[in-house]
Amino acid sequence: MSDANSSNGTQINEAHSAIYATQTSTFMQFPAYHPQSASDAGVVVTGIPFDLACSGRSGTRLGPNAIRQASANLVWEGIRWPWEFALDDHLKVADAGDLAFRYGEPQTLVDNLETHAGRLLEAGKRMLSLGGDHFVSLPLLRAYARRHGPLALIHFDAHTDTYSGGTKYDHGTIFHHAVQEGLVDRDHSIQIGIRTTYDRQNHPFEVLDAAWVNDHGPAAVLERIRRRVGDCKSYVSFDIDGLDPTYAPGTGTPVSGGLTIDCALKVIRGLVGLELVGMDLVEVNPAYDHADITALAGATLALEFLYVLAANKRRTSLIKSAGR
Ligand SMILES: [Mn+2]
Repeated sequence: MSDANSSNGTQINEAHSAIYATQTSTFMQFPAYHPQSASDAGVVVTGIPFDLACSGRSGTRLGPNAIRQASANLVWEGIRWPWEFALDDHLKVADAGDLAFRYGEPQTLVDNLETHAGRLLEAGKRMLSLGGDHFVSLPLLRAYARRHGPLALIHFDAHTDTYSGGTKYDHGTIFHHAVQEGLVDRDHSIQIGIRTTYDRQNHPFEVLDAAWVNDHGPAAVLERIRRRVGDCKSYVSFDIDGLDPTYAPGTGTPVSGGLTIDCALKVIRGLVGLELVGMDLVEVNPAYDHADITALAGATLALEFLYVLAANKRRTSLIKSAGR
């Protein structure tokens, strides 16, 4: 028989295949993105398998594929609850796979990522980047700032990552450098979920610490984000350790007392209407994960962000058609 699927009598009926038996090579089974061919994708997913800048437990280089694999759980829902439309009715997404670099030479990651992101952004595309440790946000923000100017940062994390010491490739100093290099608009940036030490007398960003978030809830968080960001172009950087280790054990530097996944999803979902140019989701470390809890949280947050972009496009087209 010539048909490989049916040669052994086990032809797969797609309608009856188990969730985990589906193809998991790309995030959400989106089509693959090839830089050499034309693509109508408005958003490109990129995995950044880099963990040479982490101070704690390594392993986030395996994060992108863990997130992709966990996203297989989410594919079946054509119209994701609680949204009222299908994502691909409003947004085309493609997955560029994992960025290549010379693994012992971190500067090649910096160069390749700035080039890759720069090309996508120049082509008018948005990006969803899957880390990798948090260092990857710095080359990304350089590419974004070149295209958009300084961005309002909406940053979820247990740590401020604004430490001024550290090494050249360091996942705890990136937002110090981002301020120094003028990549972010400090007056319109906000950090959410912080619960480790920082210099409160001399800090560039507004902080909603984890205890405040847990006491006040997602609606109050969104009000503060909207007040801070206003109509600035904004960038979401989500370190999965912003979540409590209950919801995200698989990460390099977990800190007790964090956000619930429910709160984080409500806040991301509530960003509709903001001028969002991109997102990174970093620090998922499958080596310390259990039952894919962390990878699934990462995949779900990333997918919600795509729905927010789709909802923004949908709003724009509804407004246009209403005005006709
Ligand atoms: Mn962190």
